[in-house]
Amino acid sequence: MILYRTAEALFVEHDGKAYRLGETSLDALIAHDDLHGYLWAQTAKSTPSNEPIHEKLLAPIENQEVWASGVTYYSSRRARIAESKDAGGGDFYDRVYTAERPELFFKAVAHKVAGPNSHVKIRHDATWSVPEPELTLVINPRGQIIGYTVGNDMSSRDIEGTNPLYLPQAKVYDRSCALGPGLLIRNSPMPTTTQIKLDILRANHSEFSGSTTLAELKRNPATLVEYLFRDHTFRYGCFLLTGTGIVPPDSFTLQSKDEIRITIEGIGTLANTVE
Ligand code: DO4
Ligand code: MG
Repeated sequence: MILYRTAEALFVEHDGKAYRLGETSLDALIAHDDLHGYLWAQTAKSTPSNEPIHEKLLAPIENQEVWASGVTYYSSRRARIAESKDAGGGDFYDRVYTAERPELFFKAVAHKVAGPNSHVKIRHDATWSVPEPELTLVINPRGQIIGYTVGNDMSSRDIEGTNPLYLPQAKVYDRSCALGPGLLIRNSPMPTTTQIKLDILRANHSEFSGSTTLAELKRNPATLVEYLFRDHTFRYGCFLLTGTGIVPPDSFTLQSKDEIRITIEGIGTLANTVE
């Protein structure tokens, strides 16, 4: 079951049919104590809507904070060490990859998040910008993973590589995070065979294409959440990006008008254009 948000209403899609949800909010749904059961009951008692919801989707977020994990795939560890070699920062990335405590960082407040089919941004003072396609956890206020979405952790690799202390500037700026297209609501973990795919199109031609699977994710999502919720409350729940396992070659940097398409099996495709 996938939850979608438009300007008019929330919808749940099941078996290819979309059902409009009555007066409710995403905040209330994420806090629900049995969201899957609730949505199931709603689809059973309502008639499907014929509104073209996929043409007008908004980011599936209301008051949640967005957090991210880093260096959770071997390919990310390798890329971080390479990009920071002149700054002597490589050792940090190597150590965090094997440490018990994961790297977690704040990514975005809700109103700065880009939704499906909208624009993401690259920093004007960056020379090396990439998208990071990441499985994103939907977590309720009690710290339970209730679903999944597609996340893009847009990053400025030159700024991050100059000094690890510049990480917030490399990662946190207007529209540096995209989420969507909807929230897959499921209580069980995503299969490790789940594929994550990144396609970058420039003037309608493929500029980069890469994929990975969740089998390459080194950290257990539940452990990432456990660390995030240590001495930390989230009244509305939160989102947690789980790190990238796809790194374009070092010669690649995003350009204005590039189209970024991130597909996660079972969830959908998040498409954004670079502003
Ligand atoms: O340590 C820097 C951030 C890494 C990151 O965002 C990732 O691995 O996805
Ligand atoms: Mg990332």
